[in-house]
Amino acid sequence: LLDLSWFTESMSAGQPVEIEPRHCLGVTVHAETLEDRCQVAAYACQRRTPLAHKNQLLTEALETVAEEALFRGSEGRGLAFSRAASVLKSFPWTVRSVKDLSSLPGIGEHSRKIIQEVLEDGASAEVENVRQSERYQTMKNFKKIFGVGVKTAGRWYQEGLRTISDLQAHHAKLNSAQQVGLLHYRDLNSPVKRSEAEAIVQVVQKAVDQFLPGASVILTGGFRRGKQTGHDVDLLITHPTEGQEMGLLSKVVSWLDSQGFMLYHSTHRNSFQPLEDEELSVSATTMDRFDRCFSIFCLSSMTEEPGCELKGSGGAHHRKAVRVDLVVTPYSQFSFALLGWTGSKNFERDLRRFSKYEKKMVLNSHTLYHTEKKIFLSAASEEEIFQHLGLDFISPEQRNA
Ligand code: DCT
Ligand code: MG
Repeated sequence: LLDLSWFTESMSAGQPVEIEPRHCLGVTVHAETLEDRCQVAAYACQRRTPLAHKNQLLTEALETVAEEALFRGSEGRGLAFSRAASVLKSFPWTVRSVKDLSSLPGIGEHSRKIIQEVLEDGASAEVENVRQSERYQTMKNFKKIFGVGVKTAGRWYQEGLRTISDLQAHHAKLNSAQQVGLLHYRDLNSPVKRSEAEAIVQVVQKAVDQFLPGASVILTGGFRRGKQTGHDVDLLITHPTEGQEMGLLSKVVSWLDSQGFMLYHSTHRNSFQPLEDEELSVSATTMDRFDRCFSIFCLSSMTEEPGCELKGSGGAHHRKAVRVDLVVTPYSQFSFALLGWTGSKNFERDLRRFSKYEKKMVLNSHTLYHTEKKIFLSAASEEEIFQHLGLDFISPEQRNA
């Protein structure tokens, strides 16, 4: 019943807090009691996680060791650190002491140790070692190449390659996507601005309008969660008449290509079939089976803000390569696709875990399936999906877990 939003971060556990009449009839309570009432939920999809949070130094440290664990193929360890960071992002106060962690779920011994080091010494020796290590830095740089995953980056490292120049000298080791990635390495690693993402929405909408009037192009991913920059542009395309969207993607991509907007594209056909029950009960597959195009756009913009204007590659303006994912979804699956593509990755992972372990349901970007009742649950909005799962609705801006 208390509105805690006014709580300042200077409050520390155990201190009596004077609550002003406008908040709660002037009672004095202990912070510990309030923290108890403000227990942080176990799943990210039960928590509100804003973009700007109060524990940046700690989450950056944990995310560094999470990334390092993934580079070493230790997915479990990586997830554990990543979950601990995600919990801290939702915590409405700045953690000042490890005692503050007592009410937080999912923070293991190792994460706790790192947090303690950062709190006491301003930095964790373990994290700093990772940051300085040649292997970590090399893997991070290689992973930034479009089309390169942990396995490829690790193999190149084993082979003695260390720098982007090394790769340029061993061009034959790269597939066609990676070659384009290397060519546009600098652009693809400079943040995509919201104005650039919106310009791309407009040009894709123009392409879509020519082939299927009434179809919509929706900006999802980090931008929908309120981010001002991103590493790519995630777009969903749908049409209110189910079936009309079939075949649309190839026409749109061909047109964009012919106009000089595409530097690279790779399209995958929709092979979505409702799975057999047994499969559904064991795998909440995260693989989308929509018509999907991984692409690199050529954005030609007036360099001055505000706004930018797409000209195609023939324009005289400054050009920038931008990663764009185009996904076409049938209307009946749109809400699931929107929820799945909005992210964050931690939020999505926990939505799927929550569905499976707490609700005996399988959620993916196409459907929600009840494994005991053996029925698919339809939803015309994201709100309806949260309702099916018995979760409070969390707005996109609060899904930055
Ligand atoms: N996604 C997911 N699981 C993954 C990868 C992606 O659930 N393994 C979903 C969540 C976000 C969405 O797809 C788009 O992915 P990204 O573009 O990688 O994430 P983002 O949040 O948009 O990040 P950025 O702002 O850097 O593009
Ligand atoms: Mg994105």
